[in-house]
Amino acid sequence: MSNYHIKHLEEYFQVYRKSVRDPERFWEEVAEEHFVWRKRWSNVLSWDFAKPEVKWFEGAELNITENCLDRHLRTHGEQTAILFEPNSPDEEAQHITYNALFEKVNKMANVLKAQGIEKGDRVCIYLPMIPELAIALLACARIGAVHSVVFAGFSAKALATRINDASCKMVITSDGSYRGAKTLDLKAIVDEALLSCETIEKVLLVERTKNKVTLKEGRDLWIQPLLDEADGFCEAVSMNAEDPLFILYTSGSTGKPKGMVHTTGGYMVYTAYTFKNIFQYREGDIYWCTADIGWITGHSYIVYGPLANGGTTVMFEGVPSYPDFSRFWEIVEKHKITHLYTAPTAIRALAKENIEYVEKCDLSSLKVLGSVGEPINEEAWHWYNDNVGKNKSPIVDTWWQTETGGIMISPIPFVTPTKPTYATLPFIGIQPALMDENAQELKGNQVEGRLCIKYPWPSMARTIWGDHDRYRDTYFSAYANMYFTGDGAMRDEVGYYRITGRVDDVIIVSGHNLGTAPIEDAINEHQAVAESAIVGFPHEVKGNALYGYVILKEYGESRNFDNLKKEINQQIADKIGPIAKLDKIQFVPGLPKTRSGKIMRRILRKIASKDTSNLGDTSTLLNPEVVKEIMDNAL
Ligand code: 6R9
Repeated sequence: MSNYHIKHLEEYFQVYRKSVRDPERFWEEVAEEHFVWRKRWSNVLSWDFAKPEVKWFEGAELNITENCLDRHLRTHGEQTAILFEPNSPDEEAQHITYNALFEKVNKMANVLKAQGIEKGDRVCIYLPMIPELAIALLACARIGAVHSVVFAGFSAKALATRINDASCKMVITSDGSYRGAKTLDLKAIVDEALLSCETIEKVLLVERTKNKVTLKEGRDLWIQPLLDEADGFCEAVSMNAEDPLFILYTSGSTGKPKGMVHTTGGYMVYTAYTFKNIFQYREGDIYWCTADIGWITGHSYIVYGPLANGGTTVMFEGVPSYPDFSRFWEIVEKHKITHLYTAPTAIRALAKENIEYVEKCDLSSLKVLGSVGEPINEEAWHWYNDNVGKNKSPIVDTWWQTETGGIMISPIPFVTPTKPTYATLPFIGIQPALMDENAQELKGNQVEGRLCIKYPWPSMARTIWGDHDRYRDTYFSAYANMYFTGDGAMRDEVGYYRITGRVDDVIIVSGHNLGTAPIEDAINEHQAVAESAIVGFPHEVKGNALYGYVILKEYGESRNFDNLKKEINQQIADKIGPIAKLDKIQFVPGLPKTRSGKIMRRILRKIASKDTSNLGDTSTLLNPEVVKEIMDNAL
C-alpha cells in the first residue's frame, strides 16, 4: 500500500516532496495500485493553463461504479455501504449493504436506459437526502449519463435555469421532502420549473412523503414499479477517463450559475485518495458527512470518495434542530459514528444551545472531526474541539471548492499538528501560491495574498458547461499559468495556510456560496425597485448574512416599507431560494459610486459591518453625500 495511507509527519513530507517533484509518476502509481481500469492510459497528464486544457489518464477506460461497487462485493458484500438515518428518529434507519446497493444501482440504471437515457445525456436530480439520491448518481455513472444534481432547496426558477443550461433530458425527483417538522412539495416545484424547460422528456418520481401529486401523462412516472420489474444487473459502460461524470452548479459574479464539469478518472483517483488520508478512514469505521449531496462536499465525500474505499457512509435526511438540538449527537451515539464532517455554520448554531444537548450523549466513538465550507472562527473551533472532540479527536479544517473536486489544503489527522482556524498544509500533490496585487508570487512565510494553484491536480474541473471562455476568464486570466481560487489566504511562520475568505463577489452564508449579481437581479425585478447592491456582514451563526441597499423608483412617505421588504425577500426566494434572503434591507436614495460608475462595495460592506471609523480612500467617489445619508440611516 505504498503512499496510499500516510501515517506520520515525516512520511507526509516525503510523499509530498515526491508528489511535486514528479506529479505524473506519483499519481500514476496511485492510479495503478488502487483502482480498476478497463484500459490503461497512454499518457498520465497533459496540460496548458493558457487554453486552459487539462487531461489526466488520457486514453484510459473505466467505470467509476465498478470501483465504488463491483470490486467490493467479494470482500465487503455484506458490509453496510450506505447507512440512512431518516428525518424522524421514530423511523428506522436503513443499513444498505454493498450487495444491496449494487442491485439497487443496477436496477435504476436499467430503468434509466429503458426510459431513453444514453451515454452522454444529462439527467437532473432534484431529490432530498434519501438513499435514492446516491443511487441515482451511481445509476447515471453506470450508464455514462452525466448527472446534474440541483440542491432540493433551490426554487423552481433556479431549477429551470440549471435544467436548461445543461439541456437535461430527464428529472429524477420525489413527491416531497421532509425537513424537520416541515414537508416540502418537491414535485410541485418541478412542475413549475418544467413550464419553462423544453428538453425534459421524462420525470421519474420517488415516493417519500405521500404528498398528493399530479402526474403529466406521457412524461411523469413513479419509479418503484419500474424498479420492481428491472433486472438486477446492468453492464457498466466504458468511459474514457476524460468523459464528463457530472455537472454541478456554483455561483459566480454574474447572474448565471457556472456548471462546473468534472470528469471521471482523475476525479475518482483524487477523491478516493483524499478521503482515505484526510479522514484516516479504516476498515469498520462509520463515517458521517452532514452535507447535502446537492453540494460538492456530498458528491465527493458522501458518495464517491467513501464508496471507492469500500467505506460505510451515513446519509442523514433531516436537520440538526429536529426534533431538538440533540439530533446530531444522538445520531453519533446511535450509530457509533467515528468520523463527523460538518460545517462551521452548524457548529455555531449548535454551540448556542444548551450544552446539555451534547453532554447527555455518548460521543466516545468519535475519532476524527472535520470542518468545511467557510473559515471556522476560533470560538467555534474550540467549542467543537472541547465539547465534541473532548480534546482527543483532531479537527481537519479542509479547504477546497466545487471547482477543485476534492480537498486541497488540510491537516492529516494524527499526522499534522492542528492550529485553530488554520487549514494548515497543502495536501499531497497540491502546489499553492500566494499572489500580491502586482501579480507577483509572494515567496517565503508570513505573507498574505490571493490564493492560486500552480500545477494541475487530478480532480480539477475541466470546464464550465457550454462556456469554456468563462472558465478561462474566471480562473485562469487573473494570473498567468495559475488557477485562481477567488479566496484570500495567509501563510504563517511555519508554512501553515489560513484562508481569510472570498476576495470576489461571492458571499458565503451558512456555508452556501451566493453571488451578489443573481440576488441583485432578483431584487431589481421588483417593480418598485430601481437599483440595489448586496454585501455581506458578520453574523454569529451564519458566518455572513446579507445586507441589501435598495433604491426605489419613488421614495414616497406613503409606502409600507415592511411589506416591501417582505416582497423583496419573497422575490429572492422565488428566483433563487430561501437561502438567499436578506437579513437587512435599507432603502437608500443612491449608492456610492466611482466616477466610472462602479458601486463602491467596500464602503457598503463597512457600513453594514458597523465599521465606519475609517472608510478608506474615498477620493474617487462621485457622490460622497450619499455615503453620509446611508450611514445616518444604517440598520
Ligand atoms: C467544499 C466547498 C468553496 C468556497 C471556498 C472558500 C470556502 C470552503 C473552507 C472555506 C475557509 C475552509 N471554504 N472550505 N474557507 N476554510 N475550510 O465548500 O465548496 O461550496 O464551492 O465553496 O468555500 O471561500 O472558495 P464550495
